[in-house]
Amino acid sequence: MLAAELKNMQTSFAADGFVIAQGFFAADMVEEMRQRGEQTLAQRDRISGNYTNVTKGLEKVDSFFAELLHDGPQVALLQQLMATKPVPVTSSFFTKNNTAEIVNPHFDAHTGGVIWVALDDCDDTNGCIHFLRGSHLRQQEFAYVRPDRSNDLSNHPDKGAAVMKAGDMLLFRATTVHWSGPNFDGSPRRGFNCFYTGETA
Ligand SMILES: O=C(O)CCC(=O)C(=O)O
Repeated sequence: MLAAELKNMQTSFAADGFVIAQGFFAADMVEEMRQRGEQTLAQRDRISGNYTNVTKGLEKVDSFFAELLHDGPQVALLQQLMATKPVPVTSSFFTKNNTAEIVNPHFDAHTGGVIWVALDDCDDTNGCIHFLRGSHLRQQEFAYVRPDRSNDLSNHPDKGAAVMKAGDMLLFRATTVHWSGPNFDGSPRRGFNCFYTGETA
């Protein structure tokens, strides 16, 4: 990655609390993540509060995901954005097959960072992720958001939609408020996520 490109990403990440690295993973790697992710669905409970479309702990059932969580190329980039070493916690597979599978506005943790790889193209029609720009800098204001409560932030002026192509990767602070809406057209909308702790600089 060019130094100027990294600098732009660092600037966006610092201001918005998220940034997209376009085309970060090649098509063959994306296909492997899809196939292995689908295989884990049968082997893991779908957990995470009320959500039926989140499968956590992929690294426990497939060493491919363990290696990716710990040593994938995303770790170095996330470290450069977070300005601290990401400490791996878990990896998850997100599906979204229908209009009921929404994810309410929430933040993931009080410290750390997250990567989310688009395994399919996603936009508003199939339920892409949305962020509140800069919410990582206004934690008290958004302390009320909870994954098990609906809060409609769709008209918030700081809303940003993470429209992505398969292979693009989102990187965000665990404190940045995000959510995803319904899958209106029923097209596949799968994502692979890794969560890292680590003190903020
Ligand atoms: O995939 C989604 O719809 C939500 C993802 C999410 O909340 C996360 O990665 O923390």
